[in-house]
This record gives sequence, C-alpha cells and structure tokens, in this order.
Amino acid sequence: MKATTDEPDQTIQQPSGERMVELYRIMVLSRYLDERVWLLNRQGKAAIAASAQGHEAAQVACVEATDPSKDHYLTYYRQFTAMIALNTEPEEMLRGFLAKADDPMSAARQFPLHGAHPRVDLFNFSNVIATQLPQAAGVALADKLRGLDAVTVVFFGDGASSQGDTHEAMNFAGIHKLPVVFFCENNRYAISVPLDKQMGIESIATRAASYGFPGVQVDGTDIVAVYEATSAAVKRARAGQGPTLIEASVERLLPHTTDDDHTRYRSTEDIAQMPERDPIRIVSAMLRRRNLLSESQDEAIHNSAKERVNVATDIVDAEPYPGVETMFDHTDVAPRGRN
Ligand SMILES: Cc1ncc(C[n+]2csc(CCOP(=O)(O)OP(=O)(O)O)c2C)c(N)n1
Repeated sequence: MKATTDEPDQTIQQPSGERMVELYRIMVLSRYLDERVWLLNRQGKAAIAASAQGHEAAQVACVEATDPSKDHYLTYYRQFTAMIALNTEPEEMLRGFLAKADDPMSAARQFPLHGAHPRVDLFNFSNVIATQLPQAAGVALADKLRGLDAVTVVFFGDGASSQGDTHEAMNFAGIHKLPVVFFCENNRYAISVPLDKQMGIESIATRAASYGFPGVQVDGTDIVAVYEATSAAVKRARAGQGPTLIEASVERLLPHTTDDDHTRYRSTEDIAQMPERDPIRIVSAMLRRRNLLSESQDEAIHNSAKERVNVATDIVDAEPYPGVETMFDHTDVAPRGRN
C-alpha cells in the first residue's frame, strides 16, 4: 500500500482467516451472478449490464471494513459484489436485470441496478456518473449534524473522478471534515477513454491533498490491503478527522457494458495480461498459500455459488413482468382522461 500523505495505521488488524474465506465466497457468488447476467443479456432477457468482474476483491474488502448496521453506502452501476456484501439477494438483483414486477430497486422502471434499495439502505445508484459524490457529502453532513456515529462510503470510477461533482464533493467534505470514505475503483478506462486521456496525473489518490485530506493508493486485487486501507479511513472518519480518498487499482475484465466491444480500443497485450489481475485467482491463491483453503473447499465454494445462481435464475425467470395497469405507478403523470 502506498500512502500519499499519511502513513498506514499499524494498529489495524487483518480479517481472520475464516472471514477471508467468507469474503472469497462472496466474490465467487458475485462472479457467477455477473456471468449469468451477461448470458441473460445474450439471450435477450436482460437489457444491459455493467460487469464487476475484476472489481470483486476491492468491493468486498471495502464493505468488510465498515459497519452496515450504521454506515451508509452510495454505490454506482458496477457493484454486484458490494451489493451482495451488503446483503442483497441474487434474486433481488436478477429482478432488476430481468425487469420483473418485484424489482425492489426501481420496480422495473429504470436500467438494472438503478434506483434505490431501501431494504438494505442503498439509495441513488444511477448511470449519471459522479452525482453520488455530492449526495454522499450531504448524507455525511446530516449524520454529523445529528451527532451520529456513521460513516458514508461512496464508490465511483476513475472517469467519475474527473467530473466537477467530484471536486465539489471532496472540497466540501474536506472543509467540514465530513465522515466520508471516497472509494475510487480505478480500472483505467472510462468506457473507451484510457486514464492518460482522462487526467494529467498518474495517481488519483494524489488529488486528495488539494482538499486537505489523505489519499491512499492500494492494489484492489488484494483483500487485505483494501481492508486495511478502508479500516484506517473509517477509523479516521469515526474519530471526526474527516474524509479519506482511496484509489483501488483494479482490472475491468470485460467491456464497459454488454453493449461495448473493448477489442476496438484495448491493445492485444493489454487484454492478454488481464487474467493475471483476476482477483478470484489472486485471492484463491493467497488463501491456499496461507493454508486457509484446500482445493476441495475451493471447488465446493464454486459449486455452491453456481447452484445458488441457478436457483435464483429459475425463480426470477418464472416471475411476471409489471402489468400494463401499473404503467403510471411511481410517477406523477396521470394518464390521459384521468386527473
Ligand atoms: C454525467 C455523465 N457523463 C457521461 C456519462 C456517460 N458515461 C457512462 S459510464 C461512463 C464512464 C465512467 O467511467 P468510470 O467512472 O471510470 O467508471 P467505470 O464504468 O469504468 O467503472 C461515462 C462517461 C454519464 N453516464 N454521465
């Protein structure tokens, strides 16, 4: 871990071996669900999807360092793993992707993974990049004014980090020392735009210095490093010391969305090196090195995730779409002829 302003906090404990295996289990479930959604897209059943493949370790380790019973999370569209880690059921996610009547996020009105998920206290996930950052600053300000012991974690991409909203949110959070963790998943591409066409600096974390708080760059395929960096940021926020910017370097293993073809803008060498940065492989190898996971346990984790996703798919596939009579539900628009 490279800290740009502060030194790493040596008092942070690593997650237990058992917890690390649990985090890996969530990553594997997320991967199979993600693969399934792409398949459902190719079958013409899911309109569009943005994959979290490659981002799993960063997301699960970040959530692990927080306390879902009191903290707040503002996610964006690429967050299968964070959402599962926050207790979203695969069925709930699939209802969104398949636009089924019981989609808890937007009642099948919006893109998948758009809207809100009140059951797990998730609000504003949207395609409009970086809008969640000023909102996160607002949530953190409200918590601070109420004297609550809550930290707000806001997730965003490297492309979003170039938006004006990001500057405004970080500036405001820095001024008021708000309890926010700005968690940037840097996959080096904003759709087809590579990082060096997005910004004139090499590390997004260095931007934090302009707002008066620490910025930390961390390997987003390393669950221990991400956990430690986020724990330190959360500790700082809870102690009233203000925000931290974490830049987790990850690999986007698939094109931007199901509508994209990255072979048109990523070099053959770039695509060829991707599997080496696959967090499922990296975390599995780490757990095996530490004797926390055997080959048969690993296989069992994969089999049970596949089975869980199959069951969820069968359930949701058989569910109804919203009825035509519900067309105007959740809107203020009255149909013609009605008041
Ligand atoms: C305000 C706004 N500008 C542009 C877009 C088009 N757009 C959608 S996703 C995206 C790229 C975002 O990249 P990044 O923040 O790096 O996140 P990633 O998708 O790589 O995880 C862009 C430019 C948008 N949705 N919203």
